[in-house]
Amino acid sequence: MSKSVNVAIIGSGVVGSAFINQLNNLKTAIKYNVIYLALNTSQALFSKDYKPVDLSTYTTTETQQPLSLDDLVSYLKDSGKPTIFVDNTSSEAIANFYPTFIKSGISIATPNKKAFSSSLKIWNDIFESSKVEGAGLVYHESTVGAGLPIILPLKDLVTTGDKVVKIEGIFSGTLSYIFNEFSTTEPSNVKFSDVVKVAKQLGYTEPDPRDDLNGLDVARKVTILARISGLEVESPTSFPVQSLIPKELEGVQSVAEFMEKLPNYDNDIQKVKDEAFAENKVLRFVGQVDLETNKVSVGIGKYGFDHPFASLKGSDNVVSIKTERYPNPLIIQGAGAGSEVTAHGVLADTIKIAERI
Ligand code: NHO
Repeated sequence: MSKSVNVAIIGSGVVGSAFINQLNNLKTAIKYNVIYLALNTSQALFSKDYKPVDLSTYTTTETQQPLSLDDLVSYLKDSGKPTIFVDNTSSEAIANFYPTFIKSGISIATPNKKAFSSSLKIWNDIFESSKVEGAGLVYHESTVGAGLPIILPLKDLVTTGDKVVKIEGIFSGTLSYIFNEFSTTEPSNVKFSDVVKVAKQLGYTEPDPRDDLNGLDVARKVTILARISGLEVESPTSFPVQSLIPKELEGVQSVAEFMEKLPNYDNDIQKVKDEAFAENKVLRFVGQVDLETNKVSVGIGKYGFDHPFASLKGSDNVVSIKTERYPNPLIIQGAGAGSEVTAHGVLADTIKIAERI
């Protein structure tokens, strides 16, 4: 008889629905029984006898109230099979529950950055819990660079005794697009606010572009990479993060008013771009982890026209990892945002877990 595992999926938004679709079309030797599917905070599909949810009809199936997190842990623990909990939400409350799932032998695959980039305590709780005998596994490749292989290769290097020297990268798909369009190796008069406007129209930004421009998403990703590399970063606000939101617009209430006033500040960033161009450099929004100085930072950097970061396209991410074994840095580059690539990272993690439990 072929191996089978149980799966609980939380969230069916942008990433969640792509994940469900990819899982439904998966062809592997292992059988994945989805015994619990919470579409959102008020609709869930599950049954007392653990009958698998039909993923081809889930959108039209009658739902019930989701279980509380405590009840969900008991429900999954009693299922009698190795179980993977797939968190496709950005819920902090669920993230805070990871240690309980893990200690109960339930493994986790997730793109949710909250658990790994909030306080150091929750990070330590998660990885301490996973050392207990019978504990679940934790995979979170899509928390940095969507489906790009960054977390696992970095963990492999560190686990096998390599020492990270420096990590530098462009970790926001949105800010990658904005700077690739704004600051080019060819002369251009494009205005920063116009690029932000187009990025918003194309759906590349969060509904409120300030959630991209404040740098916090990048700070969360850099926090994760720093911690894996051995730096005990307290939180994503415990190191310098440059916000691209003009000070005067921080208190502005509506998105519409923010977008309307942003052009008033174009000259400031244009000046920085022109200065860089005069030195044959472009501007990029980067995150850095420097293990020689133990410093972490997020903000605008200047890169020569011949630097790999200068030739980045669209909303691609790029990361350069310099270690003792790789003095010429390892460069990983490709699509770093979007539902399909993010979901494939979560599904690949789910498969890795299924093979190991
Ligand atoms: P959505 O579309 O808001 O979906 C979340 C779903 O979870 C909703 O349906 C909500 O009802 C449900 N939910 C929330 N709390 C729940 C609860 N307690 N019980 C049950 N359901 C609950 O969010 P996304 O976009 O699908 O994102 C899901 C997770 O993936 C988030 O943690 C997000 O940070 C992460 N993620 C998303 C993306 C993306 O492309 N959308 C990326 C990476 C990680 O590659 C992406 C990226 O980094 C984009 C980034 N903006 C960039 O680089 O520019």
